[in-house]
Amino acid sequence: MTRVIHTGDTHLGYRQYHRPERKRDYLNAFRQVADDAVAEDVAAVVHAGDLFHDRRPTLDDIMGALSVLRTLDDAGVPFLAVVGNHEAKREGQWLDLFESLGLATRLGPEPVEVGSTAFYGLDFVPRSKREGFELDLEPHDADHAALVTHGLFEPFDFGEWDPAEIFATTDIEFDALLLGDNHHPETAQVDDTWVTYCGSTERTSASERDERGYNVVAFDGDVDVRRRGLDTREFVFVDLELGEGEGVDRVRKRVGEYDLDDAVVVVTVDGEGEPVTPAAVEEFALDHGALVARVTDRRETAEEGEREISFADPDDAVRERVRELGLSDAARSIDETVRASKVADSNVDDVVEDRVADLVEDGDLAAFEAVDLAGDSDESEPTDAGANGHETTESDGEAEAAEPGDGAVTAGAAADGGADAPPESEGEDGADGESPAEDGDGQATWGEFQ
Ligand SMILES: [Mn+2]
Repeated sequence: MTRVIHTGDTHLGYRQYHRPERKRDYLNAFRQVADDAVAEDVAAVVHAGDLFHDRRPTLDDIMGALSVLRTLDDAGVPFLAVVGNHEAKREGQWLDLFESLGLATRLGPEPVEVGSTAFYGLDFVPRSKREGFELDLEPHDADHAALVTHGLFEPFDFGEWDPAEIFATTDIEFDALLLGDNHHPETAQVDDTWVTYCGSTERTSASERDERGYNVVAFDGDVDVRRRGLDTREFVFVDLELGEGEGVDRVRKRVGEYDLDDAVVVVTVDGEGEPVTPAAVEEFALDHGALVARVTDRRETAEEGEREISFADPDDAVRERVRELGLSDAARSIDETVRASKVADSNVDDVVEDRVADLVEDGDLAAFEAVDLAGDSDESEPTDAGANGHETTESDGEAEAAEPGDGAVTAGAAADGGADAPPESEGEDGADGESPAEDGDGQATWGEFQ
């Protein structure tokens, strides 16, 4: 029997809401996981990617990670991990540094046997590399096998890759596929394999309402997946439906009914009544001890939509305009990378550079020629990596407060930076960028998603 902790989407270094306290929260959550691993004497901690929020963590973030990894190492608990999309660097990875220090094992095509189970790893695979993708794994002779990877997989929400396609490329039979990327924990069976997301360990977006935690996975004949909760920063969600004549007083009263001490307070106002100025409610919450308060008046956004609605989806409108610009293939690919792909903010420069270098190397100069718009009215969407035109673009900021309850957000609804959060699932990872308006790095990237 092999019992491991399956965790991921730790997002160390994320300064959510621009608060240093929040940055510490992500490290605390990681530390709790490690402490639990030691206390429970599990055989390993298996990390499914996005240990760091950014490919360029600060020295503090790296030291924080090291101190937790040292706790595991001191207790003899191996840390096995893959690289997620948030932290992926072009060549050497942070994980390689930790491995060189003897504090981690980077999982890959060679089995790492822990107890009776062989673990394999697959780093996040960008969309452009999925066509014809094949696993090329070394055989194992353990009783069980598990594959650890990072990405949005079916049959879960926002799934864009069928695990069965990957399983079909290898003779190795997996008992479990241990996943990261979707911050919403969920488990299902695909063929005879248990497929499970462990969820994020701290909320990276107000859409992540459920308790945070990790999985404990036991391989013993069958596979047993159990959830463990974590003690994370309190989030107070107040969803209000105002009646006629009601306004800010009613909102303040409702918010005042909660214990707001050190909490992140997320208020969503809907219904009838008077307009509610977010600042008035936010100030009230902060006066009552909240760490952060965010208010979204959904009626405002709804009204605006009604007034300006000449297109159903703002993203469609943007795409339409971009088409009209007659950009070259290269330019469109860059536009996609900057605006709508899953490339994390801090990676955009490098990814664009790589993409242009590839095109130049290929000698495909036609890719740089502007498109002749005549007779080109039905141009399809770009098909490069990350170029899913329908992926939810989001504000990449933190202005969005809450998702609208049922998660039924249309793509693009969040693109204005104030409407609402993206659907859960890294959709979930909704608010995990920094607000372009506030952080001053001038990088208005929207697409970062997981
Ligand atoms: Mn993530």
